[in-house]
Amino acid sequence: MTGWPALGTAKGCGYRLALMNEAIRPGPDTPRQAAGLLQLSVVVPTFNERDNVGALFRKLEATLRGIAWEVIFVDDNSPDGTWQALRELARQDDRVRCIRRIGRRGLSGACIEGILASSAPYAAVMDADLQHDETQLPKMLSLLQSGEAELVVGSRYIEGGSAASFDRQRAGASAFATEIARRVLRVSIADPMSGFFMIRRDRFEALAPQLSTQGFKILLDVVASADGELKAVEIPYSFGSRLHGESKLDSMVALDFLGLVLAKLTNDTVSLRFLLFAMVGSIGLGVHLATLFLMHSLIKAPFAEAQAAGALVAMTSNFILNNFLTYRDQRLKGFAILRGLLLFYLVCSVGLFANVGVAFSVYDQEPVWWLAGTAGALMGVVWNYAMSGLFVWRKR
Ligand SMILES: Nc1nc2c(ncn2[C@@H]2O[C@H](COP(=O)(O)OP(=O)(O)OP(=O)(O)O)[C@@H](O)[C@H]2O)c(=O)[nH]1
Ligand SMILES: [Mg+2]
Repeated sequence: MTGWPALGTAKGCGYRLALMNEAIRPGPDTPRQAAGLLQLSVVVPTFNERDNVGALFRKLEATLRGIAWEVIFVDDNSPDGTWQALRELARQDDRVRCIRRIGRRGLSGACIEGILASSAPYAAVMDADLQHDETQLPKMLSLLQSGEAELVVGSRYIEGGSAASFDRQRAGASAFATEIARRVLRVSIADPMSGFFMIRRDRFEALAPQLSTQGFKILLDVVASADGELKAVEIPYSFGSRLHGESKLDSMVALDFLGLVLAKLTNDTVSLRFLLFAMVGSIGLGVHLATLFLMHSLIKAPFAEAQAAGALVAMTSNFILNNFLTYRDQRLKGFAILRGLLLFYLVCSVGLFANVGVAFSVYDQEPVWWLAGTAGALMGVVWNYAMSGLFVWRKR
C-alpha cells in the first residue's frame, strides 16, 4: 500500500488534490518574497569577520526596508568560523547566502564570485567590518535604477567624504596609489581604490572575464577594464573604523597594486600572476648569477658545479618568494611547504639538467660566464613556471 487514498472515489481524489495543492501553493511569505522581485545583491567578502557579520546584517535590514535585497557573503574558509556563523544566519533568514571557498584567498576573487552568484539586476560590494556607510545603499540603488549611472562609487575623496580613520602612513599610501591609478591608467574617478560600490550586474558580467581574481583593488580593475565605457557617479561617504577583528591589509597589497597597473597597461596580455612570477624569476636570475660569481670567480669551483649550485640556490629562493608573493592566495603552509619544495625540486629537475646543459654548451663555445649563466637560468625559469603551476601550487 502506498498510503494514498484509493483513486476513483470522489472522496479519495479530493484528498489527494488537496495534498497536491498544498505542495504547489507557496508557503508563508519570507522577507524576500514579501518585498517583490529581487533588486539588489549586497556582496560582502569575509575573512575572520565572525563578530561583525551579524551586526552588518541587522544594519542592512534596517536600511534596506522596502527593497527586495539579499546579501551574499563570500568567505575564504575563515579559521574563526565566520562561515558557520553565516550558515546560522542564513537558516534564519533567506536573504542571507554564504559561499564558502576552500583553498583560495583574495578579496577581488571573492567579490567577483559573489557578484557572479547573484541574479539581481544590481550588485553592491562592501566590507564586513562596518567601515562602509550602508545608509548610502538606497541612494546608490536609485541612481542605478534611474539610469543616471551604471556604476556608483562610495567616495572618500570628494566633497563631503572622508577617511578620517586613516593614520598618516595609510593616508599617504592611499593618496599615492590613487594618483598613480589616475595618471597611469587614466581613471577619472576620485576614489578608484574604494571598496564600496554598486554596479549594474549586466555591465559587470560583461567585464568579468577581464578582471583579475588576485589582489585587493576590484573597483580599479573594473573601471580600468571598462576603459571609459561605464557611466560612473561618485557619492561621498565617511570611511569609519573597523568594528571588530583585524585588518587583512598587509605590505603585499602594494605589490598586487603594481601588478594590476602593469597588467592593465599591457591590455591584459600578461596576467598578474605571470608578472609576479617573471619578477621573482628576475630576482632568481640575480641570485643565480651572484652564486655563480661567488663559486666560480671567488672560490674557483669548476664552472659546471658553480652553475648547478647557482640554479639550486635560485630555485630555492624562487620557491620561497613565489609562495609568499605569486601564489600567496594559495600559499603552502606548515608541512605542505616542505612537500611543495621537494615537489618543486622534483618537477624542475629536468629544467635543472636543461639549465646546466644549455649553459655548459654556451660556455663551451663562448666562455663568458654571465652569458652562459643567463641562458641556462632562462631555461630553468620557463620550466619552473610551467611545472609549478601544474604540480606545486595547483588549484584544489
Ligand atoms: N573572502 C575574502 N575576504 C577578504 C580577504 N581579505 C580581506 N577580506 C575581506 O575584505 C574586506 C576588506 O578587508 P579589510 O581588512 O577590512 O581591509 P581594509 O578595510 O582596507 O582595512 P582596515 O581599514 O584595516 O579594515 C573585509 O570584509 C575582509 O574580511 C580574503 O582574502 N578573502
Ligand atoms: Mg576594513
